[in-house]
Amino acid sequence: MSATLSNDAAAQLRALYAEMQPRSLYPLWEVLGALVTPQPRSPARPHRWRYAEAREYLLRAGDLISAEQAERRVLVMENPGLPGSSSITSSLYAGLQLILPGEIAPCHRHAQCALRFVMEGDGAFTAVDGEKALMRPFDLVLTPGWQWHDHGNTSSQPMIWLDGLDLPTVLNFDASFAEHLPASAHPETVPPGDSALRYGRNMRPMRGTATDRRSASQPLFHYPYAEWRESLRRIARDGDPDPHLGYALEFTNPADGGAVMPTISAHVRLLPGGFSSRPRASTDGTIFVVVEGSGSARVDGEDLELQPRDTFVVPSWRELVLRADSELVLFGYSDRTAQEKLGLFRERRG
Ligand code: GTQ
Repeated sequence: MSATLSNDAAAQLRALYAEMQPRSLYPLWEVLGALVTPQPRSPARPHRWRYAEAREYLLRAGDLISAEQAERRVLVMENPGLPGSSSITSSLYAGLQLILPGEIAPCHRHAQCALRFVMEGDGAFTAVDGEKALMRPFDLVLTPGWQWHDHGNTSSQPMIWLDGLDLPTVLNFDASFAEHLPASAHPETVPPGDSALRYGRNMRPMRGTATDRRSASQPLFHYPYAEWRESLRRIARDGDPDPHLGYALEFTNPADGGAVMPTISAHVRLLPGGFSSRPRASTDGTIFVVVEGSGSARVDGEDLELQPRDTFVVPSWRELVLRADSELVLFGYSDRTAQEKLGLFRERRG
């Protein structure tokens, strides 16, 4: 409230507030400035999680609680500016999940959309509606909303991946539903790789045939590192990088050419050694994983030094400058697609 009031009016207003409060009525003019800000003012903070540190704690948890007991054995990467929220940005969640050899994380489904980005290990699986994706380092695997999913590790090494979910978004809408399958694993419905054959080659099963099995809205759920890395490598060989993003490719849903899931966009980018990005800010707070290389992320003038497998977060509307000391490859996800659908997304390129 900016206008100045007489002492008398101010005292009468305070009396009015006190009378209204028991009836759950409040004066907008006291809070309007905080509700309708001229620009985003995210309480989230820029932050980096060192992979080696988090991994130690995760393996210690692995000695103490099984994946089955925990249902999901995950360390939440909570934004230090959002304490108690289990959120890494105001709309998204990130965690590091461990599955040890022989373990199963039991089958469930929920309204929330999830992605997995593999940090280490080779050959554990996520099964989505009974189709296994065999996971290798830096593969992207999706579990779109309301699809059954279980995870298992039949390999001989621990498997760790980053979970990215829209938990805070779904909580915000009060729209969470979840169910457990009575069995811990979904029966195998088709061999691994089946959906990639049917939907991953710019083709799809003829409509109305029994082979059109997967969800029509998002039929693909495995985006292997070997494929996306090769694309980045080849496009970086000739042509110039985008001055703000480097060489950048977004993962898409073949059903509509849009983002991978309704609430989450995901992309990868490559910055050549010695490259410094032009400053850029966007309304989609973004979570990044360092896949290869080293460098730094300067967020509103604060430097985060980057090593392989580190995770870092750049909140909404903070200015980001990326510097690649050696060829830097990043994976990133955000709520950009949700904001675009709502007419909210903006970016500023400096
Ligand atoms: O694998 O389904 O990190 O439901 C958090 C919630 C993972 C999962 C998380 C979940 C999952």
